[in-house]
Amino acid sequence: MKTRITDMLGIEYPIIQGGMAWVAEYHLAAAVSEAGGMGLIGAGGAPAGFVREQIQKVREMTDKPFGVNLMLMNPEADAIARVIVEEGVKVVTTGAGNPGKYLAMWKEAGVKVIPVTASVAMAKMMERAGADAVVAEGCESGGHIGSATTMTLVPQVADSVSIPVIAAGGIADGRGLAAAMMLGAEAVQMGTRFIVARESIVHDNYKKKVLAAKDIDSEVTGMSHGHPVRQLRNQMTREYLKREKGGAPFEELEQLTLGALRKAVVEGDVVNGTLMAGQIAGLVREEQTCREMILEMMGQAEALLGTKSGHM
Ligand code: TUI
Repeated sequence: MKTRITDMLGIEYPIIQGGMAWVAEYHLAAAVSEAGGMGLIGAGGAPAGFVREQIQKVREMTDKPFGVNLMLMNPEADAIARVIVEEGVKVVTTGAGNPGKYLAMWKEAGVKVIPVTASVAMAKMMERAGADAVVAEGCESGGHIGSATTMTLVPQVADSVSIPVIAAGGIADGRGLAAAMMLGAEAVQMGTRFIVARESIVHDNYKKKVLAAKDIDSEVTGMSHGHPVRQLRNQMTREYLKREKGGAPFEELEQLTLGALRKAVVEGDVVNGTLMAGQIAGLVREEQTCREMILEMMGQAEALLGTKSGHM
């Protein structure tokens, strides 16, 4: 299934791993890239030195292309943007903001720049600024989200830009991949299913929560202060939503979630931790290797799209 994205990134399959904070570290990124997809190191809120080490560790595990996701609210975003250039990373995706100020530096270094966007306006702005592709991420996604669904956002973005579009949000099998292609995407970005990959270092308690999740088991916190974050319902979301409904100030809510993602991913605290996951968690039923996940998805999608002969 060749597309402009597989050509641009030099990957075998049009499947890109989400840049999940804490989750997208070097074991997962290397495994996805080795399996023919595009693995990513998620900078999340990590310091620049840590990101540099992660990049070097992926390189020790694979010769295949990989990228870095820069979460733009990271206080060290400027330094990480430079690390990406210094380490010769070929692909960067960005999230939770406008990467405009880094574009010239990255383009000059030959880095392919793929901003994650949640609206047509943002996608168009990124194309004008020189982005090589955009991710159109629907609100089915886990983590920080916009308001449009994948079903509505992807075709509208695809009609609004000439650069290739990568669909994200609610995609976890070959049906989702095939559907995304029908909506005008040339690849998908997948996060939630990769949380439970054999190679993922996410704590077993967290993986079990994703595997057990049903279709309606996620909640969106932070809507009232403009930072909506999708995560699986637990003690933390109940407490957060109770306080949010009661009009608690932003600072208090921020304090409540400080370090909570790390608590869930690293310590396995599924009670007070933040279990970021998308609405498609209900479809994710088994721990598999990244290769098994990717090959299974490709088989399903190719059967649906009739692309076995390789023209697309
Ligand atoms: O960035 C994400 N998902 C994320 S980031 C993240 S980090 C974190 N958040 C809370 C607690 C702990 C850690 C978790 N999940 N997805 C990509 C994405 N980007 N979704 C929406 C956006 C977005 C939003 C606004 C992109 C651009 C934008 O524009 C702002 C502007 O400046 O115009």
